[in-house]
Amino acid sequence: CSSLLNGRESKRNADGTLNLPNKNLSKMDVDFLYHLSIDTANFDLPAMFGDVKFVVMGGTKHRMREFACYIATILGLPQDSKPVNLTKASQRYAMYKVGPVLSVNHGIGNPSMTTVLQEVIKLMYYAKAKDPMFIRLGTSGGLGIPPGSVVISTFGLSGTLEKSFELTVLGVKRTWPSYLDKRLSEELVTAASEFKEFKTYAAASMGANDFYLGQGRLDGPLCDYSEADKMEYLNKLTSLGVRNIEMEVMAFAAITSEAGVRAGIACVTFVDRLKGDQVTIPKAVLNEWQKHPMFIVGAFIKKYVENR
Ligand code: R2B
Ligand code: URA
Repeated sequence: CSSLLNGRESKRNADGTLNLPNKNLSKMDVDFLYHLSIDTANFDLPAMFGDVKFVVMGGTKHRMREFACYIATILGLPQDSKPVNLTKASQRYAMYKVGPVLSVNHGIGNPSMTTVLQEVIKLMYYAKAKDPMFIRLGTSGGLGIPPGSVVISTFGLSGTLEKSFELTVLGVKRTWPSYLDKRLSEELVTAASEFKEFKTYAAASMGANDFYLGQGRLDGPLCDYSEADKMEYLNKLTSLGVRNIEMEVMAFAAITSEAGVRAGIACVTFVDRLKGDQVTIPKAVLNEWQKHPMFIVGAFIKKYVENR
């Protein structure tokens, strides 16, 4: 696996601000964070974002707006009836700030997620935010656990069962470890213990690059393997301790860790993949289940803020 530490003693400065490994950044007069529609010349980033402690990311704009409203309620912060999308001009993503929390959507899959993740990491760097934590609130398919349960990821396992994120850079395949912050995942598990209406598991997550073939589904437009092949693979994942399959864990774990930010992932499961492929639960129920990781992350943030 590669490391981008590049002789840096630490991935963070003594005051908790980020010490990013790309030396080119300090030579740039202006940095345009294109997909956020924010730049370092026209925005006072330390004033706008310097107090951010938690960057919470999830697939859809709707979910992240809902989380922004939810966190405002539980932190007792004034609620805008209409939270402001700070990256509306980008037309790509949505980003809301509520006190120390930035709630950002990332779309589906690694390329969409890494694009906004890397720009938000730079945003935290330019804002001089101190020790920001990154948490993904996701959805997933479960393996042998009741739908509606939450999986707090301990690490990511690729489709080829490697604990590393692979990316081709300048024509060369490179890999980075896909571990998440142990302390943060333990803290999320502790926060989950107050919610008895659903189960929470701390386990490995498989990060797929596709929803259908990449997750061993039989119901996509393409499929050239049998049900027995699918079950052999899913049972193998289960025997390795994997409890859910989603589409961003590999890159999320690798990039946050290389950038020196603590990161965790809490995903609800919408289907037990050992029993089927289709997500058949009514949308209203899925919308309720989608709140389970929000409850956990909200409780974690509330406790953290109250103890400061
Ligand atoms: C889970 O759900 C999405 C696909 O439906 C994807 O973003 C993921 O990781
Ligand atoms: N998201 C996924 O990536 N897979 C599922 O099975 C459900 C949600």
